[in-house]
Amino acid sequence: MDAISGKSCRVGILGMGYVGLPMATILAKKGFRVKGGDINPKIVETINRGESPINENGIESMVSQAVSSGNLEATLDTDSVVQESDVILVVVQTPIDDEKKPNLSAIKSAISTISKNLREGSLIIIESTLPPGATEGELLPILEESGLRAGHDFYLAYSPERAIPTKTIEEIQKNSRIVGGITDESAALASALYSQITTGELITTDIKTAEMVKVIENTFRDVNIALSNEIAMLCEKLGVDAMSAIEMANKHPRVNLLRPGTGVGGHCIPKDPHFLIGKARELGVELKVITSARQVNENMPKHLLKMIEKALGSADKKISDSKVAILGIAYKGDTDDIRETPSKEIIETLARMKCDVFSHDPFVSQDFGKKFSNNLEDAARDADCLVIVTDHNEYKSLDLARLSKILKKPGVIVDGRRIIDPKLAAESDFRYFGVGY
Ligand code: SAJ
Repeated sequence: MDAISGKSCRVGILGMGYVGLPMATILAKKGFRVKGGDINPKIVETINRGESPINENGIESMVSQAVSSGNLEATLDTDSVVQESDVILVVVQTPIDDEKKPNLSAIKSAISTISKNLREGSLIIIESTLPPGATEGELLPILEESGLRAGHDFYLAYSPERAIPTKTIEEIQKNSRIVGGITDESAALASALYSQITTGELITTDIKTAEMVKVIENTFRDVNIALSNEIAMLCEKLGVDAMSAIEMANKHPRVNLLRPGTGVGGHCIPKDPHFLIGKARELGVELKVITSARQVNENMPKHLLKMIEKALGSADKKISDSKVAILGIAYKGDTDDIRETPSKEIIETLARMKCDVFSHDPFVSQDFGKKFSNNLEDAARDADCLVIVTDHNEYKSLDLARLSKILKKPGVIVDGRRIIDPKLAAESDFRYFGVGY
């Protein structure tokens, strides 16, 4: 415990990605010597140059300071990270495969590296999102192949990350955390480390409960968004503005509905409910609400495609002989992350329908092999329809009068994120269609 409070302990982090790298820079800034291990040479080289391989508010200066202070070094030699560290954090991705089953290969590889080099007295903290029971059921046996016993010869804890991309640095330092320990001592030691970097409340529990809490949090968001999406689809038929109705319902002191949209992307929310669905199936429990919510959200890109067809139809046009400008490739506003982005299905389906699809995104520099530009007017010029897929801030203040001049007449806009005021659209002679409108 003294080594932690005295910051003399060496911290190793396996996985220098969207969470591992911010974590490493914060620990380094607080005075810990941190060695970050990754399997990607580009990531390691970039960090050791004092630069950030990821886009995150404040991360560039954090990496530069951490590396120049000598408190952060990155390496491909993950064995050395374990050999030289007293505390090892595991922050690698835990994706699902095409059958929606957990793919724990990356974390099992990281755990094997730890097991091969494990020293008595080490504290191992797993942060990656896992199906409930996976730490003790699948990872602990690998660690104990070292001949050392968890809770006796080394400490083992599980503490999931809750920070939201674009605010990761800020939130790691203020969010409360759940800290599960294989023993109370393991939980206490892990809490001692986190108390050095966050002002948030630290709640200790057992490992399986901590794993479950994380998946519950993200499943809550997915189900909430699915409810909003279902309400939006009904409102479109009902002639009620779903956004107004949701905003008014949220005035209720105990109602907090999220926003309807074009679908749920990212590397967490679409994935984590499947950890619960899969575990429940193993245990003979059917999760009807969670499964249906996933289906509703996975269907939203198809709903948006139907809206595009209807919007073009209002101008007697068809998708196959139109140019459609897609605004937004990233999975959510003001990020360059395209993992599980709803726009992929929308763009590829439009292309298959022989549509002249042209995408724009201010943050992303890649497309899906279709026409793309970081210049909005390139995408909008002579377009038959403007489709907002991602809620980038830039799109909330579009120059509608200008765009109305460069689009083909009649101007048609499909607002998949409900960030354009329908009245302002109408003032610029746009025919406005919106999710839930
Ligand atoms: N979305 C909606 N309507 C909403 C909110 C989001 O359609 O009202 C969509 C977004 O457009 C996006 C997807 O859902 O496509 C997910 O976005 P998100 O804001 O819910 O959260 P993520 O994917 O950025 O999730 C991250 C995760 N944290 C980390 O990766 C470390 C997740 O574990 C967190 O719970 C979440 O942030 C958070 O809100 O903190």
